[in-house]
Amino acid sequence: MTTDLILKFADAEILLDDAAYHKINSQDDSIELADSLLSDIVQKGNSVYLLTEDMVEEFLEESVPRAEPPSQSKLLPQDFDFQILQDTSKKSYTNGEIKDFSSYFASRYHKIWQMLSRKNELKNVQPIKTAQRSDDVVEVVGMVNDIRYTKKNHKFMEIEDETGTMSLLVHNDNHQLYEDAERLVKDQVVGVVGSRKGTLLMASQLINPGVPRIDEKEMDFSAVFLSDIHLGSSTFLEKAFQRFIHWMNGDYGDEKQREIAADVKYLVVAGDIVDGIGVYPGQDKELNIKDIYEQYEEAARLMGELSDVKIIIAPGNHDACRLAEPQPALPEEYAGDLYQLKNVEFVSNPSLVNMDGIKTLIYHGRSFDDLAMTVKGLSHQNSDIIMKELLEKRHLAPIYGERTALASEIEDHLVIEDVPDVFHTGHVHINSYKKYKGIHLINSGTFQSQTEFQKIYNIVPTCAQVPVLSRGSMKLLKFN
Ligand code: D5M
Ligand code: FE
Ligand code: ZN
Repeated sequence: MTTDLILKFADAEILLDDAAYHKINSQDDSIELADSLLSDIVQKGNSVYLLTEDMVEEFLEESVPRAEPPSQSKLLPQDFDFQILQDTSKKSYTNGEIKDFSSYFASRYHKIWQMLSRKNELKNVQPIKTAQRSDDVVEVVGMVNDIRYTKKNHKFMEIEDETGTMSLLVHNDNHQLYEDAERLVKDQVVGVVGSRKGTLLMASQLINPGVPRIDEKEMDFSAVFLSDIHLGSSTFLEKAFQRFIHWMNGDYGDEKQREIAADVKYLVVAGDIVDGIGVYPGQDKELNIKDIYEQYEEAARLMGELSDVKIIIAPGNHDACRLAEPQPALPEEYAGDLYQLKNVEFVSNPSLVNMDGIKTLIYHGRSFDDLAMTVKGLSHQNSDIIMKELLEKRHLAPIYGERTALASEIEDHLVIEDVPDVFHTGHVHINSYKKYKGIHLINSGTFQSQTEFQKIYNIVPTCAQVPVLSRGSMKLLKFN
Protein backbone atom coordinates (compact mmCIF):
# COMPACT_ATOMS: atom_id res chain seq x y z
CA MET A 1 0.00 0.00 0.00
CA THR A 2 2.60 2.45 1.16
CA THR A 3 4.95 1.66 -1.66
CA ASP A 4 2.05 1.75 -4.12
CA LEU A 5 1.49 5.35 -3.23
CA ILE A 6 5.10 6.41 -3.53
CA LEU A 7 5.45 4.49 -6.78
CA LYS A 8 2.42 6.19 -8.30
CA PHE A 9 3.93 9.61 -7.74
CA ALA A 10 7.40 8.43 -8.73
CA ASP A 11 5.97 7.19 -12.04
CA ALA A 12 4.60 10.66 -12.62
CA GLU A 13 8.00 12.11 -11.63
CA ILE A 14 6.52 13.92 -8.66
CA LEU A 15 8.14 13.94 -5.25
CA LEU A 16 6.01 13.73 -2.13
CA ASP A 17 7.24 15.44 0.99
CA ASP A 18 6.67 13.62 4.28
CA ALA A 19 3.72 15.68 5.45
CA ALA A 20 1.97 15.32 2.08
CA TYR A 21 2.57 11.61 2.11
CA HIS A 22 1.03 11.27 5.58
CA LYS A 23 -1.89 13.47 4.63
CA ILE A 24 -2.73 11.30 1.63
CA ASN A 25 -2.07 8.08 3.47
CA SER A 26 -4.40 9.07 6.31
CA GLN A 27 -7.40 9.30 3.97
CA ASP A 28 -9.71 6.29 3.65
CA ASP A 29 -9.44 6.17 -0.07
CA SER A 30 -5.76 7.08 -0.39
CA ILE A 31 -5.16 5.30 -3.71
CA GLU A 32 -8.19 6.90 -5.37
CA LEU A 33 -7.12 10.23 -3.92
CA ALA A 34 -3.65 9.82 -5.36
CA ASP A 35 -5.15 9.03 -8.77
CA SER A 36 -7.42 12.04 -8.79
CA LEU A 37 -4.63 14.28 -7.50
CA LEU A 38 -2.39 13.17 -10.34
CA SER A 39 -5.05 13.59 -13.00
CA ASP A 40 -5.87 17.02 -11.60
CA ILE A 41 -2.23 18.03 -11.91
CA VAL A 42 -2.15 16.76 -15.50
CA GLN A 43 -5.44 18.45 -16.33
CA LYS A 44 -4.34 21.81 -15.01
CA GLY A 45 -1.08 21.44 -16.95
CA ASN A 46 0.92 22.06 -13.78
CA SER A 47 4.58 21.20 -13.82
CA VAL A 48 4.60 20.11 -10.20
CA TYR A 49 7.67 18.23 -9.08
CA LEU A 50 7.23 18.49 -5.31
CA LEU A 51 3.84 17.93 -3.72
CA THR A 52 3.40 19.58 -0.32
CA GLU A 53 0.79 19.07 2.40
CA ASP A 54 -0.76 22.47 1.57
CA MET A 55 -1.32 21.41 -1.99
CA VAL A 56 -3.00 18.19 -0.90
CA GLU A 57 -5.23 20.12 1.48
CA GLU A 58 -6.17 22.60 -1.17
CA PHE A 59 -7.11 19.82 -3.51
CA LEU A 60 -9.17 18.09 -0.84
CA GLU A 61 -11.07 21.27 -0.15
CA GLU A 62 -11.79 21.86 -3.80
CA SER A 63 -13.05 18.38 -4.41
CA VAL A 64 -15.42 18.15 -1.46
CA PRO A 65 -18.90 18.53 -2.88
CA ARG A 66 -20.23 21.76 -1.47
CA ALA A 67 -23.61 22.06 0.12
CA GLU A 68 -26.04 23.46 -2.48
CA PRO A 69 -26.68 27.12 -1.87
CA PRO A 70 -30.37 27.67 -1.11
CA SER A 71 -31.01 29.66 -4.27
CA GLN A 72 -29.98 26.75 -6.43
CA SER A 73 -32.94 24.93 -7.71
CA LYS A 74 -33.69 21.31 -6.90
CA LEU A 75 -34.91 21.07 -10.46
CA LEU A 76 -32.02 20.94 -12.85
CA PRO A 77 -31.84 23.81 -15.35
CA GLN A 78 -32.75 21.45 -18.18
CA ASP A 79 -36.03 20.73 -16.42
CA PHE A 80 -37.23 24.19 -17.39
CA ASP A 81 -38.23 24.75 -20.96
CA PHE A 82 -38.13 28.51 -20.48
CA GLN A 83 -37.45 31.25 -23.00
CA ILE A 84 -37.95 34.97 -23.07
CA LEU A 85 -39.71 35.43 -26.40
CA GLN A 86 -40.12 39.21 -26.37
CA ASP A 87 -38.27 41.62 -24.16
CA THR A 88 -37.66 45.26 -24.88
CA SER A 89 -35.05 45.87 -22.18
CA LYS A 90 -32.25 46.25 -24.66
CA LYS A 91 -34.32 47.45 -27.57
CA SER A 92 -35.03 50.91 -26.33
CA TYR A 93 -33.16 53.21 -28.63
CA THR A 94 -34.62 56.55 -27.71
CA ASN A 95 -35.14 58.64 -24.66
CA GLY A 96 -38.67 59.26 -25.82
CA GLU A 97 -37.97 62.43 -27.73
CA ILE A 98 -40.59 63.99 -29.90
CA LYS A 99 -38.69 63.52 -33.16
CA ASP A 100 -39.36 59.80 -33.05
CA PHE A 101 -43.08 60.34 -32.88
CA SER A 102 -43.87 59.68 -36.51
CA SER A 103 -41.92 56.44 -36.76
CA TYR A 104 -43.53 55.23 -33.54
CA PHE A 105 -47.02 55.71 -34.89
CA ALA A 106 -46.04 54.41 -38.32
CA SER A 107 -44.81 51.23 -36.63
CA ARG A 108 -48.06 50.85 -34.72
CA TYR A 109 -50.09 51.48 -37.86
CA HIS A 110 -48.18 49.00 -40.00
CA LYS A 111 -48.16 46.20 -37.46
CA ILE A 112 -51.91 46.40 -37.02
CA TRP A 113 -52.55 47.05 -40.72
CA GLN A 114 -50.80 43.72 -41.42
CA MET A 115 -53.27 41.94 -39.17
CA LEU A 116 -56.31 43.79 -40.49
CA SER A 117 -55.46 43.38 -44.17
CA ARG A 118 -55.73 39.59 -43.75
CA LYS A 119 -59.40 39.93 -42.80
CA ASN A 120 -62.10 39.01 -45.29
CA GLU A 121 -63.98 42.24 -44.69
CA LEU A 122 -60.90 44.24 -45.65
CA LYS A 123 -59.79 42.37 -48.75
CA ASN A 124 -60.05 45.56 -50.78
CA VAL A 125 -58.48 47.92 -48.29
CA GLN A 126 -57.33 51.18 -49.83
CA PRO A 127 -55.15 54.04 -48.69
CA ILE A 128 -57.34 56.87 -47.41
CA LYS A 129 -56.24 59.18 -50.20
CA THR A 130 -57.44 56.67 -52.81
CA ALA A 131 -60.63 56.01 -50.87
CA GLN A 132 -61.44 59.72 -50.98
CA ARG A 133 -61.77 59.43 -54.74
CA SER A 134 -63.48 56.03 -54.84
CA ASP A 135 -67.19 55.60 -55.33
CA ASP A 136 -69.61 54.12 -52.88
CA VAL A 137 -68.33 51.41 -50.51
CA VAL A 138 -64.75 51.73 -49.34
CA GLU A 139 -62.51 49.79 -47.00
CA VAL A 140 -59.83 51.65 -45.08
CA VAL A 141 -57.58 51.24 -42.08
CA GLY A 142 -57.05 54.30 -39.97
CA MET A 143 -55.75 55.57 -36.68
CA VAL A 144 -58.51 57.19 -34.66
CA ASN A 145 -57.79 60.85 -34.16
CA ASP A 146 -60.51 62.93 -32.75
CA ILE A 147 -63.69 61.58 -31.21
CA ARG A 148 -66.75 63.80 -30.88
CA TYR A 149 -70.52 63.69 -30.92
CA THR A 150 -72.83 65.59 -33.26
CA LYS A 151 -75.73 67.58 -31.88
CA LYS A 152 -78.00 64.62 -32.63
CA ASN A 153 -75.62 62.38 -30.70
CA HIS A 154 -74.15 60.53 -33.64
CA LYS A 155 -70.53 59.62 -33.22
CA PHE A 156 -68.13 61.60 -35.30
CA MET A 157 -64.42 61.02 -35.58
CA GLU A 158 -61.43 61.50 -37.74
CA ILE A 159 -59.30 58.63 -38.97
CA GLU A 160 -55.89 58.96 -40.46
CA ASP A 161 -53.26 57.03 -42.36
CA GLU A 162 -50.00 58.13 -43.99
CA THR A 163 -51.83 59.35 -47.07
CA GLY A 164 -54.62 61.41 -45.56
CA THR A 165 -57.51 61.82 -43.18
CA MET A 166 -61.22 61.09 -43.39
CA SER A 167 -64.20 61.98 -41.25
CA LEU A 168 -66.19 59.07 -39.98
CA LEU A 169 -69.80 59.11 -38.91
CA VAL A 170 -71.46 56.36 -36.90
CA HIS A 171 -75.20 56.76 -36.83
CA ASN A 172 -76.88 56.08 -33.50
CA ASP A 173 -79.73 54.21 -35.20
CA ASN A 174 -77.35 51.36 -35.84
CA HIS A 175 -77.19 50.13 -32.25
CA GLN A 176 -74.62 47.36 -32.61
CA LEU A 177 -72.28 49.53 -34.62
CA TYR A 178 -72.74 52.43 -32.23
CA GLU A 179 -71.80 50.15 -29.34
CA ASP A 180 -68.66 49.11 -31.21
CA ALA A 181 -67.86 52.76 -31.83
CA GLU A 182 -68.26 53.55 -28.13
CA ARG A 183 -65.32 51.23 -27.45
CA LEU A 184 -63.04 53.01 -29.91
CA VAL A 185 -60.31 55.06 -28.31
CA LYS A 186 -57.98 57.74 -29.58
CA ASP A 187 -54.86 56.44 -31.34
CA GLN A 188 -56.11 52.93 -31.87
CA VAL A 189 -55.87 51.47 -35.36
CA VAL A 190 -59.16 50.19 -36.73
CA GLY A 191 -60.58 48.86 -39.96
CA VAL A 192 -63.63 50.62 -41.39
CA VAL A 193 -66.07 49.61 -44.09
CA GLY A 194 -68.40 52.40 -45.11
CA SER A 195 -69.94 54.38 -47.91
CA ARG A 196 -68.41 57.63 -48.94
CA LYS A 197 -70.55 60.75 -49.07
CA GLY A 198 -68.26 63.50 -50.18
CA THR A 199 -65.56 63.82 -47.58
CA LEU A 200 -67.59 61.90 -45.04
CA LEU A 201 -67.47 58.16 -44.51
CA MET A 202 -70.69 56.61 -43.21
CA ALA A 203 -69.45 53.57 -41.30
CA SER A 204 -71.22 50.25 -41.70
CA GLN A 205 -68.61 48.05 -40.02
CA LEU A 206 -65.80 48.67 -37.54
CA ILE A 207 -63.21 45.92 -37.53
CA ASN A 208 -60.71 45.06 -34.84
CA PRO A 209 -57.73 42.83 -35.60
CA GLY A 210 -59.02 40.51 -32.84
CA VAL A 211 -57.67 37.15 -31.76
CA PRO A 212 -58.51 33.68 -33.06
CA ARG A 213 -59.77 31.00 -30.69
CA ILE A 214 -56.75 29.02 -29.56
CA ASP A 215 -56.42 25.38 -28.59
CA GLU A 216 -55.72 24.76 -24.96
CA LYS A 217 -52.28 23.40 -24.26
CA GLU A 218 -51.46 20.40 -22.11
CA MET A 219 -49.90 21.43 -18.82
CA ASP A 220 -48.34 19.03 -16.34
CA PHE A 221 -47.30 21.70 -13.87
CA SER A 222 -48.65 24.80 -12.13
CA ALA A 223 -47.81 28.45 -12.57
CA VAL A 224 -48.40 31.07 -9.88
CA PHE A 225 -49.18 34.71 -10.66
CA LEU A 226 -48.40 37.65 -8.42
CA SER A 227 -48.32 41.40 -8.76
CA ASP A 228 -48.42 44.55 -6.67
CA ILE A 229 -46.63 43.21 -3.63
CA HIS A 230 -45.65 46.77 -2.66
CA LEU A 231 -42.86 45.79 -0.31
CA GLY A 232 -41.80 48.64 1.89
CA SER A 233 -45.29 50.10 2.20
CA SER A 234 -46.85 50.19 5.65
CA THR A 235 -49.90 48.58 4.05
CA PHE A 236 -47.88 45.63 2.67
CA LEU A 237 -49.49 42.48 4.15
CA GLU A 238 -46.32 40.84 5.42
CA LYS A 239 -47.96 38.03 7.42
CA ALA A 240 -50.13 37.00 4.49
CA PHE A 241 -47.12 37.08 2.20
CA GLN A 242 -45.19 34.87 4.64
CA ARG A 243 -48.06 32.39 4.50
CA PHE A 244 -47.86 32.48 0.73
CA ILE A 245 -44.12 31.73 0.84
CA HIS A 246 -44.73 28.88 3.28
CA TRP A 247 -47.42 27.48 1.02
CA MET A 248 -45.06 27.63 -1.96
CA ASN A 249 -42.55 25.64 0.09
CA GLY A 250 -45.15 23.02 1.05
CA ASP A 251 -45.45 24.15 4.65
CA TYR A 252 -48.89 25.75 4.65
CA GLY A 253 -52.45 24.87 3.64
CA ASP A 254 -54.67 21.83 3.55
CA GLU A 255 -53.78 18.67 1.70
CA LYS A 256 -55.27 19.85 -1.61
CA GLN A 257 -53.48 23.18 -1.42
CA ARG A 258 -50.19 21.46 -0.66
CA GLU A 259 -50.69 19.18 -3.64
CA ILE A 260 -51.01 22.24 -5.85
CA ALA A 261 -47.88 23.73 -4.31
CA ALA A 262 -45.92 20.59 -5.12
CA ASP A 263 -46.67 21.15 -8.81
CA VAL A 264 -45.55 24.77 -8.97
CA LYS A 265 -42.77 25.33 -11.45
CA TYR A 266 -43.08 29.01 -12.32
CA LEU A 267 -43.86 32.18 -10.40
CA VAL A 268 -44.60 35.25 -12.49
CA VAL A 269 -44.57 38.73 -10.94
CA ALA A 270 -46.23 41.43 -13.03
CA GLY A 271 -44.80 44.56 -11.42
CA ASP A 272 -45.00 46.79 -8.36
CA ILE A 273 -42.71 44.44 -6.45
CA VAL A 274 -41.86 47.30 -4.11
CA ASP A 275 -43.73 50.47 -3.18
CA GLY A 276 -40.81 52.59 -4.34
CA ILE A 277 -40.08 56.10 -3.18
CA GLY A 278 -41.43 59.41 -4.39
CA VAL A 279 -44.08 57.74 -6.52
CA TYR A 280 -46.79 60.08 -5.25
CA PRO A 281 -46.75 63.15 -3.00
CA GLY A 282 -46.58 62.32 0.70
CA GLN A 283 -45.73 58.65 0.10
CA ASP A 284 -43.07 58.91 2.81
CA LYS A 285 -45.68 58.76 5.53
CA GLU A 286 -46.96 55.44 4.23
CA LEU A 287 -43.59 53.70 4.01
CA ASN A 288 -42.07 51.23 6.46
CA ILE A 289 -38.89 50.98 4.43
CA LYS A 290 -37.93 54.40 3.15
CA ASP A 291 -34.90 53.32 1.13
CA ILE A 292 -35.38 51.88 -2.35
CA TYR A 293 -32.30 49.62 -2.07
CA GLU A 294 -33.58 48.22 1.22
CA GLN A 295 -36.98 47.58 -0.32
CA TYR A 296 -35.37 45.36 -2.97
CA GLU A 297 -33.11 43.73 -0.35
CA GLU A 298 -36.25 42.74 1.50
CA ALA A 299 -37.79 41.45 -1.74
CA ALA A 300 -34.67 39.33 -2.30
CA ARG A 301 -34.80 38.01 1.25
CA LEU A 302 -38.39 36.84 0.81
CA MET A 303 -37.99 35.54 -2.75
CA GLY A 304 -34.77 33.87 -1.68
CA GLU A 305 -36.81 31.45 0.39
CA LEU A 306 -38.28 29.99 -2.78
CA SER A 307 -35.84 27.49 -4.15
CA ASP A 308 -37.28 25.11 -6.70
CA VAL A 309 -39.29 27.46 -8.89
CA LYS A 310 -38.30 29.79 -11.66
CA ILE A 311 -39.29 33.35 -10.78
CA ILE A 312 -39.99 35.81 -13.58
CA ILE A 313 -40.10 39.48 -12.59
CA ALA A 314 -41.39 42.39 -14.68
CA PRO A 315 -41.51 45.97 -13.34
CA GLY A 316 -44.51 48.19 -12.63
CA ASN A 317 -45.04 51.90 -12.12
CA HIS A 318 -43.82 51.73 -8.49
CA ASP A 319 -40.53 50.02 -9.36
CA ALA A 320 -37.15 51.69 -9.77
CA CYS A 321 -37.45 51.82 -13.52
CA ARG A 322 -38.09 54.23 -16.33
CA LEU A 323 -41.81 54.93 -16.12
CA ALA A 324 -42.45 55.23 -19.84
CA GLU A 325 -43.57 51.99 -21.42
CA PRO A 326 -42.10 49.70 -22.55
CA GLN A 327 -40.30 49.62 -19.20
CA PRO A 328 -36.94 47.87 -19.31
CA ALA A 329 -36.30 45.09 -16.77
CA LEU A 330 -35.47 46.06 -13.17
CA PRO A 331 -31.98 47.53 -13.11
CA GLU A 332 -29.35 45.46 -11.28
CA GLU A 333 -28.17 48.72 -9.76
CA TYR A 334 -31.26 48.83 -7.55
CA ALA A 335 -32.21 45.18 -7.29
CA GLY A 336 -28.71 43.75 -6.80
CA ASP A 337 -29.70 41.17 -4.21
CA LEU A 338 -32.50 39.85 -6.40
CA TYR A 339 -29.95 39.45 -9.19
CA GLN A 340 -27.93 37.22 -6.87
CA LEU A 341 -30.76 34.68 -6.86
CA LYS A 342 -30.01 32.07 -9.49
CA ASN A 343 -33.65 31.22 -10.20
CA VAL A 344 -34.86 34.72 -11.07
CA GLU A 345 -35.37 36.01 -14.62
CA PHE A 346 -35.83 39.72 -15.22
CA VAL A 347 -38.03 40.85 -18.09
CA SER A 348 -39.43 44.10 -19.42
CA ASN A 349 -42.97 45.44 -19.05
CA PRO A 350 -44.51 44.22 -21.29
CA SER A 351 -42.84 40.95 -22.22
CA LEU A 352 -43.67 37.53 -23.57
CA VAL A 353 -42.20 34.36 -22.10
CA ASN A 354 -42.53 30.66 -22.80
CA MET A 355 -43.00 28.49 -19.73
CA ASP A 356 -42.94 24.87 -20.86
CA GLY A 357 -45.11 25.62 -23.87
CA ILE A 358 -47.38 28.12 -22.15
CA LYS A 359 -46.87 31.51 -23.80
CA THR A 360 -47.44 34.18 -21.20
CA LEU A 361 -47.89 37.85 -21.97
CA ILE A 362 -46.94 39.92 -18.95
CA TYR A 363 -48.13 43.52 -18.65
CA HIS A 364 -48.41 45.54 -15.45
CA GLY A 365 -51.60 47.29 -16.54
CA ARG A 366 -51.03 51.03 -16.28
CA SER A 367 -53.14 51.66 -19.36
CA PHE A 368 -56.19 50.31 -17.50
CA ASP A 369 -56.46 53.68 -15.73
CA ASP A 370 -56.86 55.40 -19.10
CA LEU A 371 -59.28 52.86 -20.50
CA ALA A 372 -61.42 52.87 -17.36
CA MET A 373 -61.63 56.67 -17.62
CA THR A 374 -62.38 56.76 -21.34
CA VAL A 375 -64.61 53.84 -22.23
CA LYS A 376 -68.09 53.40 -20.78
CA GLY A 377 -68.48 50.05 -19.05
CA LEU A 378 -64.78 49.57 -18.33
CA SER A 379 -63.59 49.92 -14.76
CA HIS A 380 -60.84 48.84 -12.36
CA GLN A 381 -63.21 46.18 -11.00
CA ASN A 382 -63.44 44.29 -14.26
CA SER A 383 -59.97 44.29 -15.70
CA ASP A 384 -60.86 41.01 -17.44
CA ILE A 385 -63.11 43.00 -19.78
CA ILE A 386 -60.33 45.52 -20.33
CA MET A 387 -57.90 42.69 -21.13
CA LYS A 388 -60.39 41.24 -23.61
CA GLU A 389 -60.73 44.66 -25.24
CA LEU A 390 -56.94 45.07 -25.49
CA LEU A 391 -56.62 41.66 -27.10
CA GLU A 392 -59.29 42.61 -29.62
CA LYS A 393 -57.46 45.85 -30.39
CA ARG A 394 -54.13 43.97 -30.29
CA HIS A 395 -52.56 46.79 -28.30
CA LEU A 396 -51.66 47.04 -24.61
CA ALA A 397 -51.90 50.80 -24.28
CA PRO A 398 -53.73 52.26 -27.27
CA ILE A 399 -54.34 55.75 -25.85
CA TYR A 400 -51.32 57.96 -26.20
CA GLY A 401 -50.55 60.92 -23.98
CA GLU A 402 -52.78 60.26 -20.97
CA ARG A 403 -51.62 58.76 -17.66
CA THR A 404 -49.74 55.95 -19.30
CA ALA A 405 -46.45 57.43 -20.37
CA LEU A 406 -45.40 55.80 -23.60
CA ALA A 407 -41.89 56.15 -24.90
CA SER A 408 -41.96 57.23 -28.49
CA GLU A 409 -39.69 54.46 -29.65
CA ILE A 410 -38.87 53.77 -33.27
CA GLU A 411 -40.94 50.61 -32.95
CA ASP A 412 -44.19 50.18 -31.06
CA HIS A 413 -43.48 47.31 -28.67
CA LEU A 414 -46.94 47.44 -27.13
CA VAL A 415 -48.65 45.93 -30.13
CA ILE A 416 -49.78 42.41 -29.23
CA GLU A 417 -48.12 40.57 -32.09
CA ASP A 418 -48.35 37.00 -30.78
CA VAL A 419 -51.52 35.53 -29.34
CA PRO A 420 -50.61 34.28 -25.85
CA ASP A 421 -52.00 31.35 -23.85
CA VAL A 422 -51.98 33.47 -20.71
CA PHE A 423 -52.39 37.25 -20.43
CA HIS A 424 -51.21 38.25 -16.96
CA THR A 425 -51.71 41.73 -15.54
CA GLY A 426 -51.77 43.59 -12.21
CA HIS A 427 -51.95 47.27 -11.24
CA VAL A 428 -55.65 47.51 -10.39
CA HIS A 429 -55.20 45.57 -7.10
CA ILE A 430 -58.40 43.66 -7.80
CA ASN A 431 -58.31 40.01 -8.86
CA SER A 432 -60.07 38.99 -12.02
CA TYR A 433 -60.14 35.94 -14.21
CA LYS A 434 -61.81 35.01 -17.46
CA LYS A 435 -61.12 32.56 -20.20
CA TYR A 436 -61.52 34.29 -23.53
CA LYS A 437 -61.20 32.31 -26.77
CA GLY A 438 -59.02 29.81 -24.92
CA ILE A 439 -56.75 32.51 -23.47
CA HIS A 440 -56.48 32.79 -19.69
CA LEU A 441 -56.95 36.43 -18.68
CA ILE A 442 -55.52 36.85 -15.20
CA ASN A 443 -55.26 39.81 -12.90
CA SER A 444 -53.35 38.79 -9.82
CA GLY A 445 -54.61 41.35 -7.30
CA THR A 446 -52.26 42.59 -4.58
CA PHE A 447 -50.57 42.02 -1.23
CA GLN A 448 -51.25 45.61 -0.17
CA SER A 449 -54.28 46.64 1.84
CA GLN A 450 -56.23 49.77 0.92
CA THR A 451 -54.12 52.94 0.81
CA GLU A 452 -55.21 56.51 1.51
CA PHE A 453 -55.13 57.23 -2.21
CA GLN A 454 -57.36 54.25 -2.95
CA LYS A 455 -59.80 55.36 -0.28
CA ILE A 456 -60.26 58.65 -2.07
CA TYR A 457 -60.92 56.90 -5.38
CA ASN A 458 -63.07 54.24 -3.72
CA ILE A 459 -60.81 51.45 -4.94
CA VAL A 460 -61.38 48.40 -2.75
CA PRO A 461 -58.51 45.98 -3.26
CA THR A 462 -58.79 42.18 -3.12
CA CYS A 463 -55.80 41.24 -1.00
CA ALA A 464 -53.58 38.18 -0.70
CA GLN A 465 -55.53 36.10 -3.22
CA VAL A 466 -53.17 34.30 -5.53
CA PRO A 467 -54.25 32.84 -8.88
CA VAL A 468 -52.65 29.53 -9.74
CA LEU A 469 -52.97 27.95 -13.15
CA SER A 470 -52.82 24.38 -11.97
CA ARG A 471 -52.49 21.88 -14.80
CA GLY A 472 -54.67 24.09 -16.99
CA SER A 473 -57.38 25.03 -14.51
CA MET A 474 -57.57 28.21 -12.48
CA LYS A 475 -57.48 28.10 -8.69
CA LEU A 476 -57.54 31.12 -6.39
CA LEU A 477 -55.64 30.57 -3.14
CA LYS A 478 -56.33 32.87 -0.23
CA PHE A 479 -53.70 33.83 2.32
CA ASN A 480 -55.51 36.52 4.30
O1 D5M B 1 -52.19 51.48 -8.31
C1 D5M B 1 -53.03 51.19 -7.25
C2 D5M B 1 -54.47 51.40 -7.58
O2 D5M B 1 -54.74 52.76 -7.82
C3 D5M B 1 -54.96 50.68 -8.80
O3 D5M B 1 -56.29 50.25 -8.54
C4 D5M B 1 -54.95 51.71 -9.87
C5 D5M B 1 -55.23 52.96 -9.13
N1 D5M B 1 -54.57 54.11 -9.70
C6 D5M B 1 -53.26 54.36 -9.69
N2 D5M B 1 -52.98 55.52 -10.28
C7 D5M B 1 -54.18 56.02 -10.65
C8 D5M B 1 -54.58 57.21 -11.30
N3 D5M B 1 -53.70 58.12 -11.68
N4 D5M B 1 -55.91 57.39 -11.51
C9 D5M B 1 -56.81 56.47 -11.10
N5 D5M B 1 -56.48 55.35 -10.49
C10 D5M B 1 -55.20 55.12 -10.27
P1 D5M B 1 -50.61 51.59 -8.05
O4 D5M B 1 -49.95 51.52 -9.36
O5 D5M B 1 -50.25 50.41 -7.20
O6 D5M B 1 -50.38 52.84 -7.33
FE1 FE C 1 -49.70 48.48 -7.64
ZN1 ZN D 1 -49.33 49.80 -10.46
